[in-house]
Amino acid sequence: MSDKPIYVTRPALPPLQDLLPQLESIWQSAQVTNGGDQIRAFEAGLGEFLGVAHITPCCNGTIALMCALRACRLPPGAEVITTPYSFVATTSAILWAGLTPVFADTSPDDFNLDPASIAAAISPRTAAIMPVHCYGRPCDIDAIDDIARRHDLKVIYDAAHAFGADRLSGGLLEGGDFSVISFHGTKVFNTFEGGCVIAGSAEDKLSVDRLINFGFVNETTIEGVGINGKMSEFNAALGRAQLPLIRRQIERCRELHHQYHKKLAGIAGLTLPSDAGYHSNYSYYPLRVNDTFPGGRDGLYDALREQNIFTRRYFYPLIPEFPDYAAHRRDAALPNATRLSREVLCLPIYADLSDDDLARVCRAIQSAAGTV
Ligand code: T4K
Repeated sequence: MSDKPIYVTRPALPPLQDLLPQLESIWQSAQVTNGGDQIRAFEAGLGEFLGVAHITPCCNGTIALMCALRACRLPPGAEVITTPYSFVATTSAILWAGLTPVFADTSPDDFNLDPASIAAAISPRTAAIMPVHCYGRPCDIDAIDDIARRHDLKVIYDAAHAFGADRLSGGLLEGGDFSVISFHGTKVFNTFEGGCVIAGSAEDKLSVDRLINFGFVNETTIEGVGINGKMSEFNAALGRAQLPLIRRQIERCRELHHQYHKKLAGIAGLTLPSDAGYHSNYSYYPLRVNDTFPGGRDGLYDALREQNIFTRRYFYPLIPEFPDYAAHRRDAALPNATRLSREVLCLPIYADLSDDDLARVCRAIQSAAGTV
């Protein structure tokens, strides 16, 4: 195993010199957090880029989810219907907000929650729905928001993966009451650590602004039990330097997605992810590997590791399969999510992945399939 490692992702980084003027300005002002020039400029630039009016940058996506949930002012212990097929933070945020997760199933033909399964999970204790736009693919927002309206439920979209993605009709970040994006180093747009809450109204944004600053309204008044969810000036400066680069990076990932499609087409046992029907940000390439593929999904994962190619089984195990989350599983069967969790393998895709490295990944897959 002598080839250099290829990882599932690598963070895109701006040229260091692009960051230096902003760092100098932070050093001169000595305002490093708590609402300096960088965070104000980043918030404005981000809102403009994403086309949203009410946005709050935060220290990471998990705290952002918790604050969005707290801003909904739900009764303690109330039920929040969510997906088992996600990163564990989706559910841990619900629990940290003092609420009760209830798992519904994903759609048979998608990675996202099935609206029919959401409707079936509603009980008198249900107060909210927290779906995920998994891999940046939009949920069925119209159906989910309609269920929420009919049952008087809040909706918080976990849009951790969805920076730069959209529906063909637009409005991905306008669904529900809140949407939350992650800017973690593994995400399409990164500030090393970071995230944001997008609120549907100025009033809700104000609640989130206060919650991420311990609940302070002013020096002597606190509203609600807040937390420290602020983004620092450094992370905001980095975000400002990243914004002008993101379109080109998504375009490069689009090219890589189509190269995978060409090279992997027709291999038995593989289902390639489609970018049809929405505007993808191409930040994940979730290949489905069924049992007819030699060794199945896990066999392919191991075969690639032997070649120094580090794919990821996002999302395996399912969240309710983790022992600390199993108590929330209830009786609901989750056949579609279980199948996804056993079949999906996310292949390396990021703006700096070279054509040669992508070809190496594809050769290793063809070799595991016995087609070369
Ligand atoms: N909701 C959803 C649906 C999410 O997917 C996430 C996070 C959240 C909420 C919470 O948002 P944050 O609080 O994180 O903002 C990663 C990330 O830690 C996590 O942010 C992400 N989802 C999740 C899907 O993936 P790992 O365990 O895969 O990370 P790690 O460190 O193994 O990184 C994967 C590969 O990326 C490495 O093999 C190499 C490369 N890498 C990673 C880092 C951190 C780098 O090259 N440089 C780096 O700095 O969890």
